Amino acid sequence: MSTFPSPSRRSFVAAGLAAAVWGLSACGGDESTGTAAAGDAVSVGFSQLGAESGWRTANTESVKASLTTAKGFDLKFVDAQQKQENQIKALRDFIAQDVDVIAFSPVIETGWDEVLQEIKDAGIPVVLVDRTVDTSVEDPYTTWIGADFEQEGKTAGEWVAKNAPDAKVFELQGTLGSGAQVDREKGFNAVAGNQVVGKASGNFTRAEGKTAVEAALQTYPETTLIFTHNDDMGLGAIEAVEAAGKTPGKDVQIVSVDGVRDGLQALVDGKFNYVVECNPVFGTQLAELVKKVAAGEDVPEETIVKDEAFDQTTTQATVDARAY
Ligand code: GZL
Repeated sequence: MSTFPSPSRRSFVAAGLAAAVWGLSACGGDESTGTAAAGDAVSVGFSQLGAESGWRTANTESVKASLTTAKGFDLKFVDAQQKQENQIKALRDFIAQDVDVIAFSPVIETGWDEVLQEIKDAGIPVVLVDRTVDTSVEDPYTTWIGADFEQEGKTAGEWVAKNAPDAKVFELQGTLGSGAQVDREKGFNAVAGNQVVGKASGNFTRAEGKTAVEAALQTYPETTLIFTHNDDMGLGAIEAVEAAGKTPGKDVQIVSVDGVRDGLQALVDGKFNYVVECNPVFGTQLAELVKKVAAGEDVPEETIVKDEAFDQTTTQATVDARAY
């Protein structure tokens, strides 16, 4: 099994050979390979993993705003409600519809070998979006666009090690086995793992994050800081901490990832202490990649979406101006 993209591989490598193959078949359009003739709308099957968080909602809005009919796309968008079986069904439907390009954000890293091979056998190029895959299929996709999850975890860990070196940390993890969970855990624990007293998953949702933290405060009463893999679970954590009669941001500090408006509002309100951004608004870049892949043009093997970080000096004006 190989994880794609491999965390160490951050080069922008043009997929020359793949482009050469697509170039030959894309010029006049070729039904058998699903490539689009110049001038036709590019048909794109997009399997979105769900609507579990503010981040995902913003990402979906960005994708739909960029892959429009007016911009030359025929977008077939399917929401999987965070169920892998729904994504696999959608991917197979896209094969049956012989779309020009398939794009998807895999809910977890594994379990895609069969359908990725079917897509490859159908000659339909894949653009991997946001999450990563761990598969034995050779060259499973043409290009990937997303954030550096391991760096996000590392940035959060560095803040904790520097600003709360004696904190007892509970790690509130995203969907277990998802690329975001695996790599944020890896990055954080590389720099602050010695401070972690316990871990549990809140599946990237506010409700499950609250439930996980209610249990954690019973199991690990010494907890003084929560590192949450996304803002939504962190907002649930705030509710649990307050229900326990403690003050979030003070008795129990909270370090989060995403940087959606509600997360930055919690920062301004003093209930979050630090937020590492994971920017979901990359629909324009995705649209450009999809057009190039459909036309058989060179594309970078991966595109890393820029992130920044926010501390409690963040102003209300910054929050109000937030695009998502
Ligand atoms: C990160 C994305 C994660 C977000 C969560 O790129 O996959 O999934 O951090 C979302 O909010 O659920």
